[in-house]
Amino acid sequence: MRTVRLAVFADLHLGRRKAPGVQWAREALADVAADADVVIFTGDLLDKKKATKADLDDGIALFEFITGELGTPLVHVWGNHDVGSGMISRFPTLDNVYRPVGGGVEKLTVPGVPLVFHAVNVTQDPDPRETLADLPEVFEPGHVGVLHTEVEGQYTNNPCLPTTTEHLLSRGYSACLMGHVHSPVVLHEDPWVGWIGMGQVLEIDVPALP
Ligand SMILES: [Mn+2]
Repeated sequence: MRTVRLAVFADLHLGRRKAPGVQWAREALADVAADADVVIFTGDLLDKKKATKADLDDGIALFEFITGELGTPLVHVWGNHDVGSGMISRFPTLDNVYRPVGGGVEKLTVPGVPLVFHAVNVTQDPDPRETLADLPEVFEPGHVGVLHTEVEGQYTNNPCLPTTTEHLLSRGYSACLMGHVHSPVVLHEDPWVGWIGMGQVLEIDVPALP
């Protein structure tokens, strides 16, 4: 079966002193980019309490590094910290960077990549909306969820697009890649459903669309 290789990272929290930082992200992604078809970032680029204009500029430069120097398209969503930072509106549209534009479930496709991404932005902090109930159910391989969510609240007290593992699995996706919880947690192995965690890069092969 044809597969697509994704390199996924999450919760960078630029500005937070103990976060891994933009240089970590550049080096970690450079190590895996040659084999990756798409880079995915699952939200919280900026820390809501600590991020400054310089961190915003670093985040923009990181995305340009991924699409430019590394030559890989980037799919991402905004997290609750990005909303809390107040700087999303200052983030430019960038070539080869794909993200939802509104607050609902959106389908994203990347030219030349045989996948459909079902992606949702966090739009408020906290974000108790039941939006993930609207994730479409599919009956073929090649669909991937890109989410910033808590899932049943076991791992965090911050309400953020609540859903359940059962609901995510019922959608039929080949993977659900999540941000918000800062430790790597795998809720389900195959298909993969989990949080990437801060300071981690997950390399995952997912089956392509038929
Ligand atoms: Mn976070």
